[in-house]
Amino acid sequence: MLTLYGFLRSGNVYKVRLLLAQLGIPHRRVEVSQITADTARPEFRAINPIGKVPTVVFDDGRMLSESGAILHYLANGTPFWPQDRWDQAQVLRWMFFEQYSHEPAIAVNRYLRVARATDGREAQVAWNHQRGMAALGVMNTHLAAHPWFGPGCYSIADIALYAYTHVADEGGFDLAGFPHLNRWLVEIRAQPNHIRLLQETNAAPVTNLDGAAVPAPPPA
Ligand SMILES: N[C@@H](CCC(=O)N[C@@H](CS)C(=O)NCC(=O)O)C(=O)O
Repeated sequence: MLTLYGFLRSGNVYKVRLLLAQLGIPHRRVEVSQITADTARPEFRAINPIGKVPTVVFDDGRMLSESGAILHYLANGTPFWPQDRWDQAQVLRWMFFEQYSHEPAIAVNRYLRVARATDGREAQVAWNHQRGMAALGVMNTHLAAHPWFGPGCYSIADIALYAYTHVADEGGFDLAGFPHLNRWLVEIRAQPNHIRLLQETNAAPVTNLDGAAVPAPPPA
C-alpha cells in the first residue's frame, strides 16, 4: 500500500488524494504539514530532500514528489491521461500553467491569508491577487469554448486546476464573474468518486512522522 505524506488542507496534496479516490487506490497517509513545519524536519527531508508535500512512497521504497509528476504516474494507463500525443500535450500545457501562473498566486494568497494573516506581506498579496485573477480569467475564457482543460473529457489537468480554484475564495478571489468556471466546478464535483478537500479517504489510520495516531478531522 502506498504512503502519502501531506496534510488535508493542502491543495497540492488534495490533487493526489482526489485521483487516488477516483482510481480506487488504497493508501495510508502520514500527516506532514507546512503549518506545523513538519516539512522542515530532518526525518521528512530524509524521505524527500525537496521538503514539500505531496510526497508518495511506494511499497518498493521508491519516492515521488511534485503533484503533477505523481498525478501523471498514477493516471498513466487510465482514462485520466489521454492516449493521443497531442491530447497529452494539452493536459501538460494546463498542468504547467497551473504550476507557474495559477498556484503561485492563488495558493500562496490562500496560505498567507488563512495561515499567516497576510504576515505583513500586503504588497505581495496585492500582486498575487492581480496575477491570480488573470489566471482565473484565462480559465474562464477557455471553458467558454471547451468542456474541460485537456481533451474532451475530465483528466488530470482538471484535477490539477480544480484543487486551488475551488478554494480560491479563501485567498480573496471572487469567482462570481466567471460563469464558465463555475459551471466547470459544479461538473467536477459531480464526477464519480469525487471527494471533498477535508474528506479523509484512506482506511488505514493516519499517523504523524513520529508514528503517533492523528485524530480524524471533524466532518466537513
Ligand atoms: N510544486 C509542488 C509544490 C508543493 C508545495 O509547495 N507544497 C507545500 C504545501 S501545499 C509544502 O510542502 N510546503 C512546505 C515548505 O515550503 O516548507 C507540487 O506541485 O507538489
